[in-house]
Amino acid sequence: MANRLFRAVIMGPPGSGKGTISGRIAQSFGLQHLSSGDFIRENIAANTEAGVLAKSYIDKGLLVPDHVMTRLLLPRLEEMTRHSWVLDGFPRTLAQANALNSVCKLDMVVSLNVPFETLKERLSHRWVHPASGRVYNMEFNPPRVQGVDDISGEPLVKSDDDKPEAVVARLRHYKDNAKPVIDLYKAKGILHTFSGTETDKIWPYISSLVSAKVRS
Ligand code: G5P
Repeated sequence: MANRLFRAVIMGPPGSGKGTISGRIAQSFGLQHLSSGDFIRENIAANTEAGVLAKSYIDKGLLVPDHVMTRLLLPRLEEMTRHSWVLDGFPRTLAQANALNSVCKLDMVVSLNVPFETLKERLSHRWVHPASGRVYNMEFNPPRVQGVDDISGEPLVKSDDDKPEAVVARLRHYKDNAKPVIDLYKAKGILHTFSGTETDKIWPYISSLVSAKVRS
C-alpha cells in the first residue's frame, strides 16, 4: 500500500499489456485501477450520450475525440483526489496529456514497447466478453471453458477491432499520436520504457520500479 498519494500512467499500443500490467500494479500496491477503455465500455453499456458517440469511433477502429475522452475521464479523476491510482489508456494524445496535467501531477509514466508482430499475434488470439469487457487470450489467459466467460458463462466474441486490417490501423494511429506524449513525459523526467515480448518477463522490472517509487 502506498504511504502517500501515488499516480502512474501506463502507455502502450493496443495489446501491449497495459490492462494486464495495470491490474497487477493495482493489486500488488493497493492502488485504484482506472482504465479509459473500461470507462468507455461502461458508458456504451449504459447508453450515455458520450458512450453512443464513443462507440461510433471505436467501431471504425478510430480514437475517440479528445473532447469526449476528457469529458468522460476528468470528472472521474477529480473524484479520486484522495486515492492513489494507476491509469491505463489515457492520455493517448498531447491534448489529453495537457488536460491530465491540469488536474494532477504524475509520479511516473510507464511506456510498454512490444514488437509489432507480437502485438498482431496477441490481438488475433484475443476474445472478449462484450457485456463486462473481460478479455481472454487463448494462450496467455484462456477462459476455464473454451469460448465462454468465466463469470457469467456467456459466449466470448472476437471484437471487430481485433480483425487484421483494424489492428494494423490501430497500431499506426497509436504510434503517430503517442510520440509527442512520450516526448513530453521524457522531458519531464518521469518516463520509464520497458521493452519485450512477454508480460511476465517485463513485470518484475516494473514491479521493482513501482515499489521503489511508491515507498520513496
Ligand atoms: P482500450 O480498451 O484501452 P487498447 O486497444 O488500447 O484498448 P487493449 O487492446 O485492451 O488496449 P492492452 O490493455 O494494452 O490492450 O493489453 P491487455 O488487454 O493487457 O493485453 C492484450 C491481450 O494480450 C490480452 O488478451 C492479454 O491477455 C494478452 N497478453 C498480455 N500479455 C501477454 C503475453 O505476455 N503473452 C501473450 N501471449 N498474451 C499476452 O481501448 C479501446 C478503444 O477505446 C478507445 C480507442 O478507440 C481504443 O481502441 N480509447 C480511446 N480513444 C481516445 N483516447 C483515449 N484515451 C482512449 N482510450 C480508449
